[in-house]
Amino acid sequence: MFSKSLSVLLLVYFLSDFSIAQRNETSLRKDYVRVNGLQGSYKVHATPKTWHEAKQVCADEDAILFYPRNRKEVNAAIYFWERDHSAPPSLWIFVGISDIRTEGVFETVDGKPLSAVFGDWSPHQPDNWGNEDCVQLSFMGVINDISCDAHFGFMCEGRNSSRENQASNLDNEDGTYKTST
Ligand SMILES: [Ca+2]
Ligand SMILES: [Ca+2]
Repeated sequence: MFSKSLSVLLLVYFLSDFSIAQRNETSLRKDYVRVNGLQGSYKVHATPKTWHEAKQVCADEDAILFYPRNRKEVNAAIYFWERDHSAPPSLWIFVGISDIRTEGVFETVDGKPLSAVFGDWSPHQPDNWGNEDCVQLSFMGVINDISCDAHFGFMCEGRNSSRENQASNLDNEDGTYKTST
C-alpha cells in the first residue's frame, strides 16, 4: 500500500509539471482544458451527483462522463482534482462505466467493454453488493462498483480526434513517463 501511495504522489508531482494547453476548438466549452499528451479535454464537477445525473450533466455540455482508458488518464484525473480541489487520496469519483445493461458485464458510456479501458478493481470487487451497477474510481487508482444512486463528484471529457500539436510527456500506455532528452 505504501509503494502504491508513493507512486501516486510521484505521478501527481510529475503531472504537475504538465503544460495545460489552451483550447481553441469551438466544439467544446471554454471551461474544458486539455493536457498535453492526452486525447481529451476535461472538466471537474466537484458537486456530488448520482451517476445518471452526472452522465446528463456531461451530455448537456456535449461531453461524456469521464472514464480512464489507461493508467495515465487516472493520473490526469488526479492531477485535475489536486490542482483545483486539494483532493485527498481517499477520494472516489463516478466514472462512465456501468453494468446497467447486463449484470456483471461492465461497459463504458460509449459502449466499450471494460477490457478495452482501465479496469483495475479494488480487492474483492466488483461484488454487486445490494445491487451496484455503477463504477467509481479511487484516487488510489482502483475502481469499485457502487449504487448508481450514491452521490459523488465526477469529470466530463470532451473527446477530440485531433491530436496535432499535443506534446508527448505521457507517451507510455502504462502511465510511465519518458524522460526528456
Ligand atoms: Ca452490478
Ligand atoms: Ca462494490
